[in-house]
Amino acid sequence: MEGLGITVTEHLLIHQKQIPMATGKFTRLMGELIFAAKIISREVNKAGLVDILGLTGEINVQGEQVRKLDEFANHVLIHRMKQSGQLCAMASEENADIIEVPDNMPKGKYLLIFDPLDGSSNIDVNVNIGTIFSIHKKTSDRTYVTVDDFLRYGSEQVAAGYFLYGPSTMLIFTTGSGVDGFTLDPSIGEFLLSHPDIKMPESGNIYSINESYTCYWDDTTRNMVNYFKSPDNHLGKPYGARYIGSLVADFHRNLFYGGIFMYPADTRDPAKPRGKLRLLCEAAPLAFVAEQAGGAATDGSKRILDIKAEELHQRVPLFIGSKNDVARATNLMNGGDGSL
Ligand code: P6P
Repeated sequence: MEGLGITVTEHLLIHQKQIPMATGKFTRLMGELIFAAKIISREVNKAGLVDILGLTGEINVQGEQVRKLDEFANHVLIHRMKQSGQLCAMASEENADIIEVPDNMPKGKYLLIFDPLDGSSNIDVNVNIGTIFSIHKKTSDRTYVTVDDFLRYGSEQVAAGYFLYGPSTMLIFTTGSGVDGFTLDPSIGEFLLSHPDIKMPESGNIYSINESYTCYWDDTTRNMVNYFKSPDNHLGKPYGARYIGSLVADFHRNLFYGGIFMYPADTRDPAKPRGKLRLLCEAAPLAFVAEQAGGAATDGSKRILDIKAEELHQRVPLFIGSKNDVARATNLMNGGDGSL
């Protein structure tokens, strides 16, 4: 029947021949991931009504307070994805070590990396949060999995994307052939194709950064941010400032409106300037989506997808969004004047 829309599973099957890894196995993996996200979405959407808000009293491997919904989302993803039969191991932003699929469960050739509930500091105040995921194929010929199987280039990802839990629940993902967006119709419990072939505007007029950290940046970073705030920039007027404090939400806005999200290095320790955001479960998957939508992502110098992870929870500075805005920021971060 016309007008019913295409479900994400139908979309994967329709494009199966165009997506090398969209074999039945990959579609099955995505199906389990989508099922887990539907469960998380249901809890997020009723969080205010049940005792699932607030803190658990625990501190995660990132040194951050763990919220009940964080823990719930992490548990759902680990439990469901173990049963997918398509994974050999997982890595979660919430867990210090990799999570292997036990020998008594069916295994596959894929590796899943995820941030179960990004933006969790916003959970209790009903601000958009999301699940970010990255899928790799195990390439080592070892019969077992080690953390080294996860220490890969972002360019090796076979798929990546995110679920955004907001006024509606959306799934945005790529398998290397462009980016498509799906919106959950809760009345039928299906993600329907709502935004086919998303293209990020080449330039925007929004900059997204937490300026409370200006004192922790070096002069180059401060000068770069001032460029976007200056009436003398290429726009001839300051960029608009938007900062939700939830990476998935800030990224998603720029994906459609254009603009740049920046989380520069904190240079308080000049010997070890560091970003906050995680390479494997935040920067690399979003960089894959950004580039597939015509955008870009660097660490201030290097293309994110060209960075090989040296440790599981490696952090990187992140400049991501419209191609021309990322180019300008990266140019300025390397002594340029912001010209393309
Ligand atoms: P800050 C949320 O905790 C998060 O990991 C991202 O979602 C968000 O972009 C960032 O941290 C916000 O960090 O230091 O500005 O509060």
